[in-house]
Amino acid sequence: MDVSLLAREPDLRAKAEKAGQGHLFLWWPELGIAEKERLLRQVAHIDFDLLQELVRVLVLDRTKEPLMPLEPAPVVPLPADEKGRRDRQRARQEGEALLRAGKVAPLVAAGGQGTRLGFEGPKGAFPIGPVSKACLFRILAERILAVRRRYGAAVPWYVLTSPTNDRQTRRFFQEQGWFGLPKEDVVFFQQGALPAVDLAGKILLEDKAEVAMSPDGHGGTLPALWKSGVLDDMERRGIEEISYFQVDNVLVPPLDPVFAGCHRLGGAEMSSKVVRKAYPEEKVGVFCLREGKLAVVEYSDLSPEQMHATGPDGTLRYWAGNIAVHMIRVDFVRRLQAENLRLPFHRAEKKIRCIGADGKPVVPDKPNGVKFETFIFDALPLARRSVTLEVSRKEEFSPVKNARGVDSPESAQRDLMELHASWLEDAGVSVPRKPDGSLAFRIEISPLFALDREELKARLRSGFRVDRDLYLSGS
Ligand code: UD2
Repeated sequence: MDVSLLAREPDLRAKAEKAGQGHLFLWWPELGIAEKERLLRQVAHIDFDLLQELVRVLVLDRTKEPLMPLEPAPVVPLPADEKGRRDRQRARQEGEALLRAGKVAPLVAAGGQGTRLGFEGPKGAFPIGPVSKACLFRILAERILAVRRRYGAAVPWYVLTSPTNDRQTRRFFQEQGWFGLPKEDVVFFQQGALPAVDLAGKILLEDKAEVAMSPDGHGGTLPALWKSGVLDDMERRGIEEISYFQVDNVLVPPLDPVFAGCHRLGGAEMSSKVVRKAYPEEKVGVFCLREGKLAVVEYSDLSPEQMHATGPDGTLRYWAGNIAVHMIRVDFVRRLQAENLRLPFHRAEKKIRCIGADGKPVVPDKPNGVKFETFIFDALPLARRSVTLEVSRKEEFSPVKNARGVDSPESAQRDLMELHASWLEDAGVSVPRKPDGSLAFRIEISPLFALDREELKARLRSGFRVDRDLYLSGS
């Protein structure tokens, strides 16, 4: 029994009441000692001042911010001529030198809850390999392992978790033998979490002794870096650049020399990759200039006119879709910490499982609450310089968001198989297709067999045929 914690009950209750959250103690008389301690521990961690402010601004006062006039962001386009190709080649050399020197480390944001996917467990544990059934984490780990071998760089992999999935994620990595990576080179760190509130701003309870907490958004990566000591770890290991990506993009190259090189040659503090939006309503943020500063405007914040606006050539005016891939300088993160620069919070209306006023479980079928999140891309306007690089969607972006349909496991598997089929075709292999053009067989190439199309070309023996489901594995 934690007597000192229990002794704080009147004080914590008073704090909650003062913030209009006294109902957290509604079930107090029914709780056992262990439950009382659990509740008090959580309440002790809540920053009621911050929460009250967020509720006031983002829940109660719903006057929409006026839409800012926007301009399209300057983007380095996909190479269309010899000069463009030469520039990327030069960037590749620069990036390769950085990788060889062990100055770029991958960081995956894997703290989200994956509610839309409906998968119990960390999203990275979702089996996605079209033939291998390898999970997202394994595919990423094998790509990292392949890059480490290619450049002889023992860079660590930083894995952002959240209080909701940290334990499960670590256990999963351990069960999987850290996917072949040295254990000391997989570094976990946790983002923060905030209570979720109902539409009137009252904190939701998951059960009578459990506050409904939710991760503070992928922007939570930045404070988590300095609070956890990971930033020190990076500096100690001589890491200068963070290659940031999210766990749900099955095509993402975790360490891309071309991107690292463009970012460095551009003298940037934080850079981003974009793809051309597939259609106006696509659910990706777009890169814009807002009051002259580079920013990502979320799809939900664009007016219908802005969403559909076209330029003189008839293509979308705001076309540069955010795929959540960034290069971030380690000293930029340090500067944000030192200058006390903080990211703004956004509201996200969500369906949140909780208990009702009667103590019975509520499984909502429409949004019943609000989560507060910061977004990593809100650091862009704070960066002194930035490079925004267009990349090919087919090669680099296919997210797993929903259980079915658009951006689902099915579409991600199809995109991964098509990419690998195109590598085979490039290497002169004929890939059988059905009359409708889709692949006749399932195709997958482990990053440990070939990391990219050039490597595949070099490794395949002549006369290679595809006449059944194919998994090219490596070790
Ligand atoms: C995000 C972007 C959107 C577009 C799209 C590309 C936001 C608000 N929008 O949409 O502009 O780029 O991605 O795929 O980001 N995560 C954490 N901690 C959190 C929340 C999320 O680690 O607290 C991770 C999560 O594990 C996932 C990723 O961030 O890998 C994306 O999160 P999301 O699914 O909430 O973002 P989404 O689809 O709204």
